[in-house]
Amino acid sequence: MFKNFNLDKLKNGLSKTKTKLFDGIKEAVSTKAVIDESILDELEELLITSDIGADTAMKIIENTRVELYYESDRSKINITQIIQNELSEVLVEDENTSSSPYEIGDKKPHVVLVVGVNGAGKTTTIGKLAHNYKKAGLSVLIASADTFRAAANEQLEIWAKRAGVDILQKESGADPSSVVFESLEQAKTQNIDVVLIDTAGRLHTKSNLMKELEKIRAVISKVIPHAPNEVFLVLDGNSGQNALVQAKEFSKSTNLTGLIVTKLDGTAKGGVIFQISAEQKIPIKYIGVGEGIDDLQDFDSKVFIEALFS
Ligand SMILES: Nc1nc2c(ncn2[C@@H]2O[C@H](COP(=O)(O)OP(=O)(O)O)[C@@H](O)[C@H]2O)c(=O)[nH]1
Ligand SMILES: [Mg+2]
Repeated sequence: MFKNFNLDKLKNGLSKTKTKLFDGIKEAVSTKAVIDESILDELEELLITSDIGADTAMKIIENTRVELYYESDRSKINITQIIQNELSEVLVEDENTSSSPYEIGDKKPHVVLVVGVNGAGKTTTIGKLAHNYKKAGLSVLIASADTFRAAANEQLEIWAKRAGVDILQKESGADPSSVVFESLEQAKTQNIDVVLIDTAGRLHTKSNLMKELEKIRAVISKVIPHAPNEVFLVLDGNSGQNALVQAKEFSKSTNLTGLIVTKLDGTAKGGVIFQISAEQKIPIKYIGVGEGIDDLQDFDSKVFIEALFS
């Protein structure tokens, strides 16, 4: 089974969040001999400013307070452990299945539609996904359906070369659905395993974008009845509360099957993963921890916690 994560890379990528959260907790706790209300306040603020989400932060502090109440010797209490346990609980529900995300079923091609706002990291993520699918022994075709921005083709072409996979593109301004249609036809003829579809993050208006995505989806299902197999929404890990708003918006018009949170290496607010998990029914499938081709990691809640707290 092909699982794609590397604990060291993950630890490295999450180091800013780890410094803020884990080191911050230890520091807050070490300033006083006993845990008092002022420390709890400090911890709550730390959790909230790590983008963990106000509800989760409040719940953690409340549970900590309860444990303190029952423990006569407060110096014995391991606050870091309590917080870690609480955070694990938030992620437990979206426990990944044991199968690798790079295993596809019998029906080919396996079609992956990637959506999200401009700059979220769609194109970069497609390059990384292409690389990973290829490493897993599968043939890949990238469909360049972001025909709205002139530079989009060029950027995607660089990624396709890097990953060593095929790409189908048309001139900018072409109908995105026609790119999708031709890509899927080509995939069928050439017996390609995986088709990754890159899309625009912004059109003239938001409703245009959502309509376009619906149209793309309809074309996919028409050409390949079992598809799309996955619809991934890419979210910038720095966008905090906004990421949740985007997830809601995109859910309305496309049936999302998974979330990909990028740029966790650039932020101390990686706690957003907990907030998204707590509020979304859609599982987080991958996280981006860098701009390199190997920097897309499978999201595994246990490994994520381990990387943050070890
Ligand atoms: N540090 C870092 N940068 C990323 C990551 N993913 C994407 N980026 C950068 O974010 C910017 C926008 O990415 P792009 O793929 O063009 O976004 P798109 O508009 O959604 O296609 C680029 O400069 C990427 O290199 C990541 O996981 N970590
Ligand atoms: Mg793009």
